[in-house]
Amino acid sequence: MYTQAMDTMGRDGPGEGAARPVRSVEEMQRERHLQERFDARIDDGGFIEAKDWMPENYRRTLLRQISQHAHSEIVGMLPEGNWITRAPTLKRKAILMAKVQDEGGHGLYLYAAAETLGSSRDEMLGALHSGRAKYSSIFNYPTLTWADIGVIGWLVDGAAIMNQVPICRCSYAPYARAMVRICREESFHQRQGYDSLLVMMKEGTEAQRAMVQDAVDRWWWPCLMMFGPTDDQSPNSAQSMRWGIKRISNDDLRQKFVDATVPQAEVLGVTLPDPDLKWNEARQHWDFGPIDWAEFWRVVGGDGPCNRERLQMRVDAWEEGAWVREAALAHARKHTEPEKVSA
Ligand code: BYC
Repeated sequence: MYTQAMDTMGRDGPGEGAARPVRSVEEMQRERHLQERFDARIDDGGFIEAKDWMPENYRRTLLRQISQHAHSEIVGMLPEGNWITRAPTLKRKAILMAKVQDEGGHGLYLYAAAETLGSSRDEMLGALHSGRAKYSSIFNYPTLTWADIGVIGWLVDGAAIMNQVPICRCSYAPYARAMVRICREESFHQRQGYDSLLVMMKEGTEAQRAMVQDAVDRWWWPCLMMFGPTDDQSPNSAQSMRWGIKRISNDDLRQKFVDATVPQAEVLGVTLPDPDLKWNEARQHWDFGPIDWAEFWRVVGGDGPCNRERLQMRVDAWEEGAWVREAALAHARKHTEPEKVSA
């Protein structure tokens, strides 16, 4: 009977008995073997499936990144959703509605991928709605004019694709699979934004061209911030690169984005708002000016232009949608419970 005390080891509160349970030699050997198999698969560029053994920190890092990514998708619906009723033509309205719906779908694939790591949808949404979870800084900026919608497609989705294509090769297979589908849809999002801006710039009025330039001026720098802090200030990068969760670093992706975007801006006829933007022959890359990291951390910390409004809209949508969830659950129950036959 004294062995019953062993059951509480590691589960007591701080203080007495709070140490981790002692593991047997066999358990330690088994864990070492699993760790070696995991490391070998990562080193080989292989994939980890949901049912495979994984180190606890790998699971937690993925859960953090995938849930933040899912939150970004559903919060990202809000600034664009703002313009559905004000789209200038039926064609643009239909495109925008499809795009916003796609983003809801991306959130769904990503929450489903995160659930394979042992968290529930309710837990993740609880973290978002209470302000504990992060989502992309970019969605805390306002959409002031119709040109912002085109610029979100061109620059925000353009930056998102640049970051997300390497995630299609992420070592965690459920995340990589979700990203393949998301990237296909994102490339349509980017194209429709560019097309909308091209029409305004080439066939529009002087006022429309000025509206596009103003939107580019406001979104350019926040888009460069989307890739996260510089590599030397990024606490998660080294381990995430080692695990094959991240394949390309924050700074390298940011540079790739700038290099790809400058020629597109020339075709559009807009000026990117950076006096330091210059082709560097020796580096074979575009040099760009310093990013305002104080602004980035302010926005990430909850004090951006629209953080409070975005979070409030999410919470309101959740509360006002309670009856839909209840009705869906009641419907599901009706179809799973055996029918009661009256005597
Ligand atoms: N905003 O060590 P680091 C979309 C945080 S969806 C807010 O470099 P990591 C779209 C970071 O979380 C776009 N927070 O982190 C949707 C970390 O904090 P914690 C979203 C940021 O994870 C709808 C801390 O700063 N894309 O485009 O190695 C419509 C230190 O950073 C940001 C994804 O989520 C930021 N911008 O790298 C249209 C892609 N940057 O968690 C478009 C998947 C950094 O330690 N995510 N932080 O407290 C990733 O690739 C990586 O998580 C990141 C950051 C590159 C974003």
